[in-house]
Amino acid sequence: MSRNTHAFDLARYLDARTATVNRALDRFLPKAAAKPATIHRAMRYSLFAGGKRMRPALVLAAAEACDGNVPNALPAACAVECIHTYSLIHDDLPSMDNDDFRRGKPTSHKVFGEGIAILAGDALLTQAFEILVQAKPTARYPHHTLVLELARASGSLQLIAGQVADLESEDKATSLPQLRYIHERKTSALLCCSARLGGMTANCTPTQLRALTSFGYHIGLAFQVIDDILDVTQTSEKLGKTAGKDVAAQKATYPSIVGLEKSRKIAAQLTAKAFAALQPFKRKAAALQALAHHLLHRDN
Ligand code: GRG
Repeated sequence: MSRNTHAFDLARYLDARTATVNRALDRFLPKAAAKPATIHRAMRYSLFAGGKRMRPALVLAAAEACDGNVPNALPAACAVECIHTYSLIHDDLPSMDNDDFRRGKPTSHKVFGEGIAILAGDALLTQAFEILVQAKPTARYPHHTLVLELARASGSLQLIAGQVADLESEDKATSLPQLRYIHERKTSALLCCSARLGGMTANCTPTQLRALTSFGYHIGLAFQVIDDILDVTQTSEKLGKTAGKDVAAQKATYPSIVGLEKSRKIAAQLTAKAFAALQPFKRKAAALQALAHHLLHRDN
């Protein structure tokens, strides 16, 4: 990987960006006491439970790679985090993955009950679009283009399609192409959308948008392969969610189909493709490169 990656202080960058995103989310969301307080407390509970904020960081870093700025990219960064958090709340429900633990805390339905958890997810999904339309449109990317981008990534052909295919694959033999189909939609779609939205808020050129698309797609897939690996190599404490769930549910994962070593190799190959896509940005890609490197080597 490039020498720039190691010179870039990603920990400092992520701390600063996370603090900025958290302040913006706090401003964008209704106050916890706003009536009915239960729903606003539930939305905030999951949103501020301590996620890694990788998708917002990707939005901001992509914008910066295209000479954009953080304030203009913040609504998109907060919108993708709202979509992501909604998907986690719903994924943890008893009717889906039935998980008690997320982001190191009891899941939404454990704290607020199933009805409120469903509604908190619904409200965050809707909130995402209300936040996104507060972005400043650019010459190439009017509001409807931004909305379409996020709606498509979250809709029944992408995020939801991944979840449906995942549910339907339980207890069935799954091939590698089928697993890739799930990962492309369940995970890569929103990471790819994050990179693209970042570029759009910076009025990126079509060449830059293509580069961000390839970058986001490949790190999105690498992210999920690593997630599969961590499920079998890390503890629940480290992950902040229940480890070993894929094995317990006999879910198809990269390690279960090709083994751990080959899975690590595939994640590295995908990350190398993501790196290659950044070529048009030259030195402006330092944050994106550091993020890709970090995602490949993360341990939670
Ligand atoms: C719409 C219900 C519904 C689901 C869509 C996104 C999704 C499919 C399900 C969520 C659970 C899951 C395993 C998703 C795959 C993507 C992934 C690894 C999410 C975890 O992302 P992190 O590690 O989480 O960035 P934090 O908590 O750090 O933000």
